[in-house]
Amino acid sequence: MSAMEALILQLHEIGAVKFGNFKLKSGIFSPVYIDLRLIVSYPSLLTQISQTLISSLPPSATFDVICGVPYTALPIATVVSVSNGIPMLMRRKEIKDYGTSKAIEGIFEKDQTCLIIEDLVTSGASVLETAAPLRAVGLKVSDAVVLIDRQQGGRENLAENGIKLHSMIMLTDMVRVLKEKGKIEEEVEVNLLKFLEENRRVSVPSVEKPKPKPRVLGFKERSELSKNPTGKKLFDIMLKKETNLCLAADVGTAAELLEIADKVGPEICLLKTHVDILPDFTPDFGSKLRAIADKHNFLIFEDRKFADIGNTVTMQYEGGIFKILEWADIVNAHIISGPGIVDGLKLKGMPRGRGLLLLAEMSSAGNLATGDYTAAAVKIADAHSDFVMGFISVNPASWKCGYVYPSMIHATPGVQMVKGGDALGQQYNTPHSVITERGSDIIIVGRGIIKAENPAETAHEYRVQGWNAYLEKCSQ
Ligand code: S5P
Repeated sequence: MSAMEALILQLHEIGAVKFGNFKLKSGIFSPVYIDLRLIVSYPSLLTQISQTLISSLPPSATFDVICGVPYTALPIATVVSVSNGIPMLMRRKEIKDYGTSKAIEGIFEKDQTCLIIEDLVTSGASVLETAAPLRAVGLKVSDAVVLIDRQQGGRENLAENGIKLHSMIMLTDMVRVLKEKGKIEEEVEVNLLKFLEENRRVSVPSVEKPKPKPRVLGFKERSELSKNPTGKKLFDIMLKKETNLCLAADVGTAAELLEIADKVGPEICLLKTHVDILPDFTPDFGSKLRAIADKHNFLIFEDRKFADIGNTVTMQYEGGIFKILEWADIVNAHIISGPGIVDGLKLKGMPRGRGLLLLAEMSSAGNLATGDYTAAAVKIADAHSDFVMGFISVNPASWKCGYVYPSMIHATPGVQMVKGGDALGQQYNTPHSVITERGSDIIIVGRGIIKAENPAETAHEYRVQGWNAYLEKCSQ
């Protein structure tokens, strides 16, 4: 019997792998339940796992330090460290607001490589959550090793973020061995394979290879090229604060919005509002948000998505109860009604030095802003480059003229740590792929941050990923 088979049998024997019908956190029912927290009660098994983990790595996976994903993989990483004499780091899940406030504990040097150790990978999100603060302190993360791979998209999601996943045991191998050894019935195996087939994350579509492009200009050079004062300002803020993160502050009330703006303010270059969703909006909302924006040096983008004829949008921009023109540095518009909409908005916005983003593409499934429509948006922007500062776009690297306009800023919604979507058509890409492969400049993140347990800490992780991706793009 191979060491791997022996390990699988032991995990089954101690009840770390159970078969039946289990409701998962996500609400779906799974025929398998894996709980590796139990292994701390079996020291010899823990030692065996830790030794096999390291010996299963290919020689290409070199590293100086290791870090376990909290919490279940911490004891595994500790035993790996102790039995192989490899120094370990620890990632804090909660950052203290006293003492040294470090996210990473332990001693390391910048540019050292850290191997991430995980017990179980499904989507890969927890590995990414650990990789972000490691990368933020200057460590390189290129490999992760996992005891069990549930084969539900983790490998692909991690690869998209520059991390190669090495799995000791694939779920399908585990089931095959248990079936061969007579531990489970054929029906259980069939059930599980069917479940995996149905719950395999939509396979990551092959990303269109970006065409050879001219040298990537940095934000400094692009700021000099920008013809719009707000566009210039945004480039400068991004450079100064080292962030290309825009928070989509789609919270329930104006009070919550102001609170999150103040908390997340240090991490962002831009805050995006939907002012018409705030039930407690009052006329002083704009000045209050403005004060927070000035305090933390970010710009305000009201995601009004104007779509009417020029004359109507002048009134919608300036008037009504929201008086958007008063407080929003940036607004956006569809081009469905033709270039007159830009003329209308420009009439009001230009004298105030405001900027406009045109919706050249959208992130939602089945949207119609593609092909000729996108090209028309680019043409209109070009004709009004004193007022149009950029685009809402999703894959500008695929546009034929995408890199002709370095003065234009691309801001991309539909961003989360892992690829996926919501139940209403939203489609998500990762910060790394949005900035490097898709050629955008700014990641717009809503629920990925506002629904997180700690929005400020999560915003920091998005900021680091987004900015590192920008630096990577510039260095290519
Ligand atoms: O195509 C688009 C354009 C925009 S501006 N798709 C989008 O999702 N948005 C906005 O980005 C959307 O209105 C929301 O405020 C944000 C995405 O939020 P998330 O929670 O899905 O990250």
